[in-house]
Amino acid sequence: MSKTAAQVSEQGSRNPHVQQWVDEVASHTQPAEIHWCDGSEEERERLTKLAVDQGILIPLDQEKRPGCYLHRSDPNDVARVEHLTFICSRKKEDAGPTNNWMDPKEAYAKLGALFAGSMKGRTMYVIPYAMGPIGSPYAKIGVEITDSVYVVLNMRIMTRMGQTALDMLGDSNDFNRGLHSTLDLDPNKRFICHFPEDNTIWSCGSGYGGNVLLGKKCLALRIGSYLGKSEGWFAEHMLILGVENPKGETTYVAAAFPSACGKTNFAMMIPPKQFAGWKIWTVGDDISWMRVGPDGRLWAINPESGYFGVAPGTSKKSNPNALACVEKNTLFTNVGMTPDGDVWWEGMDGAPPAELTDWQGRPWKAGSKEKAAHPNSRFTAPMRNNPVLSPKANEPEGVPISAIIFGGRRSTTVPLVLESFNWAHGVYLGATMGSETTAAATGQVGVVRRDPMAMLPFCGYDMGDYFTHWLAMQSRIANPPRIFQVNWFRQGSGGEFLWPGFGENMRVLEWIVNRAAGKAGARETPLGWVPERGQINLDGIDVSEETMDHLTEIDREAWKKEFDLQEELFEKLQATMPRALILQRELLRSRL
Ligand code: OXD
Ligand code: MN
Repeated sequence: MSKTAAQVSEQGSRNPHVQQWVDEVASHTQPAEIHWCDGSEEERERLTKLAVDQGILIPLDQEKRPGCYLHRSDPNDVARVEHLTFICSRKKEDAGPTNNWMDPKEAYAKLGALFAGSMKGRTMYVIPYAMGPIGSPYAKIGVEITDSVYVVLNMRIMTRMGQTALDMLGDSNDFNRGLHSTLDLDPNKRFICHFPEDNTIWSCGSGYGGNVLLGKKCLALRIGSYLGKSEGWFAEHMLILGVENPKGETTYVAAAFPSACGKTNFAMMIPPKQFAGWKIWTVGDDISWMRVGPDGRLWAINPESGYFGVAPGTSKKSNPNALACVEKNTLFTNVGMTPDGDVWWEGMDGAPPAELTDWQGRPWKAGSKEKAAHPNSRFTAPMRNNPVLSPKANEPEGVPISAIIFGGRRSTTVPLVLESFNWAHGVYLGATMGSETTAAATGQVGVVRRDPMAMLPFCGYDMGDYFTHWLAMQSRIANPPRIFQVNWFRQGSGGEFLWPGFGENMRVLEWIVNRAAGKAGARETPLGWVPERGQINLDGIDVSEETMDHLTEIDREAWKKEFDLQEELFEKLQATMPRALILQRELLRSRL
């Protein structure tokens, strides 16, 4: 039920700062009514019905997929818009050369004009939400004001939302102010602006998840990374998983990969049958907030409570646990729909159905050249659906991290796995992370793009300062995690993948957790430690020791070229690139 003005002020009066801001926004955007989200089940049912009545959600077959709905977005609004994403720090140099910058005064004026009267005739939803487990001292509170019921229903899955978040906030003024209006979805009026110094986000002209679910990329990463630097912690684009061994001991690992490198699959991996008694537990699949605990270790929480995953390619082979996640209470965006009201996407198991409705609502036939699901079509699924959800996923203190992994897609040069010599070397491995574009995406195979720590689109301040922060944190972490680099994608001379990937990555993970526990040996190379022959369990897979030699080989000529390729990044960030990383590069080059 939407609230009258009197009810609004009564409820909002719990926190005068939230109330005052909501009043200001309402008088500027002029909504027909204001709805304060309480996060209840009754509210979900009511808003879902409203969204169905308005054609925003299409019910799927409720027997096959209870609580599941399909949303079709505007075809011009299907992805994050990095060129329209701005860091609006007061000083341009604080945004750094890898971000778009807009003067905050200009941004407030420009977007302010677009927001004026933008909610006339619409409902304004006020969504209080927590990023992080309820009661966690490391959680952050945000309030998102939006005119999209789709945003409300997605935020319900992705965050701990409603009255619980307001209760956590109490009377404090320390919350992120996020304002979103879809306007008329005109791409010319689309802007995603972050004001780190004001803990504020303004987003308009889009309805796409990454642009409008403001807790995720905007708060948890861009604003989060800025807060992390100011307050002495890390906000990272990393999955978090627990590896349980047959003795019941669990080791936690955080891992950063650029998109299309199998992050969600890795976070929910099922170990191969040779690993009886081993288990992988998902803490998070996308974002990790890490702090130094009283024991001097790095402790991580997943600020989210759901998965906003890419649907195409999700199958029994790549990720059976993700399929289980989307069986119920899931929102699908821009996937195909079968005649009997189920979902379909490219790369799903089995042959495509003869006929479908495609992501734009048009009839589609098997064999069509067009894709039935948009390549960036998504599922929004509650993490509680995950059969391997870590029992620690809601732990307020988080989990202690024993290893950090940086990964990319590289057909040559980068070995299957490499352990850094020390913290600074590990930071260097993350900072120089590169990933290859695929032929399907760009027409050019093997073009290496630098994506430092998979944070290039998500760091809310200067990237050189970000590396400095990583280096500076070392002195605060008495028991630091070990840092590794992995590459599942190395190819042989015939272009074949040398490593089987998917669940078999468990074999590499076993070596990593054993190294972190000081239990496995390694061979020193000029660039780091790699497993010796026999140290990766190859039982039951068709990978010979010779292939393993190739997979762990450091090709000196290729590495000389790699150091040259890194030059571009170092030049771009030269104003703030820490000396220690320049030194690392020189040191490693001279070791070759
Ligand atoms: C991404 C995502 O774009 O997680 O990285 O959605
Ligand atoms: Mn991501």
